[in-house]
Amino acid sequence: MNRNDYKIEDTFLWGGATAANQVEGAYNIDGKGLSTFDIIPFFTKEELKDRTGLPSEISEDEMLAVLNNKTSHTNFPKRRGTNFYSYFKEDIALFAEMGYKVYRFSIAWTRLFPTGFEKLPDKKGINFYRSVIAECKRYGIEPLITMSHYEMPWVISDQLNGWESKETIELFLKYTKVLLDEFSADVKYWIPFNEMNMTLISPYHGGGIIPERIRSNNIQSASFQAVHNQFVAAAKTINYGRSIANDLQFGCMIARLETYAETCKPEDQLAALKEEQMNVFYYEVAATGEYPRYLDRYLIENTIEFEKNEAEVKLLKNNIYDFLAFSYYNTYVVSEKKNEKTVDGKGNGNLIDSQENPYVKISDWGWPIDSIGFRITLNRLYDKFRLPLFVAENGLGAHDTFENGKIHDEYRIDYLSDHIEALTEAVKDGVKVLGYTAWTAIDLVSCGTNEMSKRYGFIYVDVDDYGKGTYERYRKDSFYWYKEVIASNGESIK
Ligand code: BGP
Repeated sequence: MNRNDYKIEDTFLWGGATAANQVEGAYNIDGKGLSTFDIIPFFTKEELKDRTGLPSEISEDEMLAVLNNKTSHTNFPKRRGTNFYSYFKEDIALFAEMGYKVYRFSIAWTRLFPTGFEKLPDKKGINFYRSVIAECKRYGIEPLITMSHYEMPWVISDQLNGWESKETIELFLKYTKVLLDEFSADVKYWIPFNEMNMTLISPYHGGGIIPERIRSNNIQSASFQAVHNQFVAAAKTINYGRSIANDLQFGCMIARLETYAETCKPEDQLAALKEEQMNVFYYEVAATGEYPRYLDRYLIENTIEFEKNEAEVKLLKNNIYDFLAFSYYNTYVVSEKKNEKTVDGKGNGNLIDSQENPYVKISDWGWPIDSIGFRITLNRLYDKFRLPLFVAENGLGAHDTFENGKIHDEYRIDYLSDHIEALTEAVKDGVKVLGYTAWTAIDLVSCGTNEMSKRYGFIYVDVDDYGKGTYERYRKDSFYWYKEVIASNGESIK
């Protein structure tokens, strides 16, 4: 038996990630249209007390109040982000100073097609992203582009109920063909959709679906229809990309929800198995082109119906992805007694309810901290699908203290070093990993809670939840630490 000492290759893509709707700001500048995230206001802790779901989920009435200027809310953090739109050259220079090999960012659909229905793209939008890509290439940083990181034109939501409608497929393809025509000479790595499973967890976030307006028999049918339409749109995009270039790599991305059973009780183990299946069926489609058989029972038992025709089934079969991307923050605990004593979940801005795990610490926002879970997930996903993996997000949201230009974020260094150590162990276990883009490259607005104060970046941005501050950038201690990690290709992490 020949021994292999697997290790992180010199080609490993170390970097960081951001999302347009959370970092760019300039929400209505240079012709950009309103995105589904521009209408979500900031809710104070007080206001959140009597709300359920993610703090960034709002009702149709609340949307209409915002759109008709009849809302009492005046604070929309995602309209400001951390103003990457103006600072992008300075920010990318800082990423280069850290030694980034790759920078994962998303393109705002509404900068190219403000409503989604325009015939031709907006030149200013194309030029902005051409400049961002040129800045990356200047420093030898590989761009990894997310074509839709949740944000989509509000008008598509309003007129078609987002991804519930099949018409949205062609609108997306019109957009992605422009991206590929304009940028595929310089951009090799593409992720069509950020965290596809978000569409089932939060239909508005992931699919632009306004629950009060669904055309399907129930919200799950509408969400499954949206996921299927997204798979079709991604397949058409991949098909087009491969017809114009032969070196493009497409990744299917999910929010990885690594789930433990609360006890060795068989019923708890079965509950964990079912959660696992609902988290990875997206990868089944990405890696095999088919929906798995276990989904059929779930659809029947939940009276879920969605349309998929023969041509679409064939399209999925003929457009397998090149890699599997995922975000990893923490692990979850499930038991058969599903709804009792959940300690984490949408109230903390997390994605699914979880029982307590007494063996791990938790973050400032109540998210478990479990680096061994990261090694487990890397093994489990690679063993099952045998496609190269890409860690598209991993990081710690925390309160940072700014004191005369310094930010001593040793807690973030601890989190990241433990997780990069786990990554190294997984690679030694034989797992093929293409790269790691920490969440986030630079402080930006939290997706789930709309807070600036939930900071993830290696770079501190002087702005608060209300947009007050200089927007000046400052290197945190973790900036210098990560620079060493990259320079040593993951060797010096402690
Ligand atoms: C993922 C999103 C990212 C990022 C991350 C952290 O779902 O892809 O956009 O926001 O979650 O979550 P949060 O920002 O809610 O702390």
